[in-house]
Amino acid sequence: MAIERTFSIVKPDAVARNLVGAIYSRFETAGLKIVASKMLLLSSEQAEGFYGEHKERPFFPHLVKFMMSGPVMVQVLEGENAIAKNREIMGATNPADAAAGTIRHDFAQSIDANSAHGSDAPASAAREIAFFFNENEIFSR
Ligand code: IDP
Repeated sequence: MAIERTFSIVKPDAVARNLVGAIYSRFETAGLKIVASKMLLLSSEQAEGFYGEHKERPFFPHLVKFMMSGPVMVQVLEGENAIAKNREIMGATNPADAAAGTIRHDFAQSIDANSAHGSDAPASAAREIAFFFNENEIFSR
């Protein structure tokens, strides 16, 4: 299996509840290496641009507002099958549907305050990594 990179966000609800370490620990326990990481408060341009594919959805304004409601952690995760593995340990978008032991089941509060984002495919991973990181900010190990 090839080594992949994926992009991840610890969303504002989880940062606010002091869950950064708990969520990073899930990544590391699953064999994903944190190869880039930073905390930031998203601008409206960043939040709208990042979620541009959802622009026409009814929940878009609320999603953008929520993503700007407090600082987030953005990170690049690297490992075997990293994209699918991260989606698996995050669990379903709606925490009510997320399997026991997943990040969203264990930490999320609602479908918007769902604690984590993870890229869903190689093309979105590449786009999302480049949206937040320069190559010289990523430290493959
Ligand atoms: P994902 O985060 O599991 O990849 P997406 O479909 O890409 O899910 O949606 C992005 C984010 O938009 C979700 O994480 C969730 O917070 C929010 N979202 C998705 N669908 C709904 C909805 O039906 N109502 C409210 N918020 C939603």
